[in-house]
Amino acid sequence: MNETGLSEEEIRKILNDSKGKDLKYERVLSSMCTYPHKIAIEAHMQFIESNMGDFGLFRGTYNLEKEILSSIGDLLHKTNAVGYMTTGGTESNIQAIRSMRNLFLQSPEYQKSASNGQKCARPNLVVPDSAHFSFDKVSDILDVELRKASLDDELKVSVESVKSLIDENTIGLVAIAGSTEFGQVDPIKTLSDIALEKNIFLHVDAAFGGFVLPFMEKNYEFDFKLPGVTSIAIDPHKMGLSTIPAGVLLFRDSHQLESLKADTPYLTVSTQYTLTGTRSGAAVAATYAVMNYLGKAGYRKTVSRCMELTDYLLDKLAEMDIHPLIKPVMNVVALEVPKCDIVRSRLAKEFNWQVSITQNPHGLRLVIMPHVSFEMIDSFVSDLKKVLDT
Ligand code: 0PR
Repeated sequence: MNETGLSEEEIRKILNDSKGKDLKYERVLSSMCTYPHKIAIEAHMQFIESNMGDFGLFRGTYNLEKEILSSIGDLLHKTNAVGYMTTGGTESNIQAIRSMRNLFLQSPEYQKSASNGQKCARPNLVVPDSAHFSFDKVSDILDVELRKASLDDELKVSVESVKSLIDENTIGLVAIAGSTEFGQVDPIKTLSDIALEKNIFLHVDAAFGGFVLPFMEKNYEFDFKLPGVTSIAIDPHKMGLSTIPAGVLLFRDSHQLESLKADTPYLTVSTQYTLTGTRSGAAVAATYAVMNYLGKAGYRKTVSRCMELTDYLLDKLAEMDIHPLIKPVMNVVALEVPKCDIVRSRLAKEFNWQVSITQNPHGLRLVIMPHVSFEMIDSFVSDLKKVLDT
């Protein structure tokens, strides 16, 4: 920073140059984000200064947040679910598990052994091996042991493996509705039954799939309709077409949210349940705007187009004898491609395409977001062919 500032023109030039170096989504097949809807951008800009960390000052935005929570609760079959708008899936996952851990540590059994001076074992959490890396952060921050359950042939978590990892220090289970790498949905109904039987929590990470599954023709059971599901993470800034960093965390019961309470004596409101203090009101307004503008029919149309594009891509690839590792459930495709690391870097270097890689099993991963078009797929497939042929 200089003593005297630059001119507006100079700043704009620098920003335009920097923006020019950012990739356009038109070459991106690796991201779970996309261009936000125009109405979301407009609302975001209108509420740019709104801080939900001190929502007593921003009552209007706060009311919009309440309406979003009740609409998403309704979408996930529990209108009176409680929660708040987070800064994305990572915060939602941290807070969901923090609530489990806090309630576990307060439980009479744990307190009894602690007051007897016994050394209490470390609480543990059973997650699918396909869980997002935010759960590794959860484990580190909350000092909870992460037990990773193996996947079955369809890359869903194996129920037998989950069962074998549960013991008396298990605070809960995690299920994924739309895994980051494969877009797969775990057998959540069975996991819900297990959670009820064992009297433990079940968090569903629907950060990606939450704005996909409810709008598909096939009915997937993944939400609060299943009585064992105790919390859900769902991100409007991914398939919800809202702006970054719009995330939502919902709990089945208010005592779960209460376990996250912190006193905030000098703010306009006396308590806070969030992980972050300052929190974007702009993303709240954007989410309200896009959800109410599109309605369920609008999201159904978006999802149906993404699935049409996904099928189109798979047909074209089949002609080249390239096949997916699993039949895609949603708009995430993991392909069996030999030497996929090299293919990925050549696609980037020679054709400027961004794709990603799945770890286990190893594959070339594509996410067919709303910014993808039929022309984009044609052009990608033709470039992939060139890479594979030479
Ligand atoms: N849960 C699931 C199932 C996710 O897929 C993700 C992110 C998260 C939680 C964490 O969400 P936040 O990143 O909002 O905290 N999945 C993508 C990933 O890590 C996010 C992403 C988005 C990556 C855009 C790249 C990108 O360009 O792969």
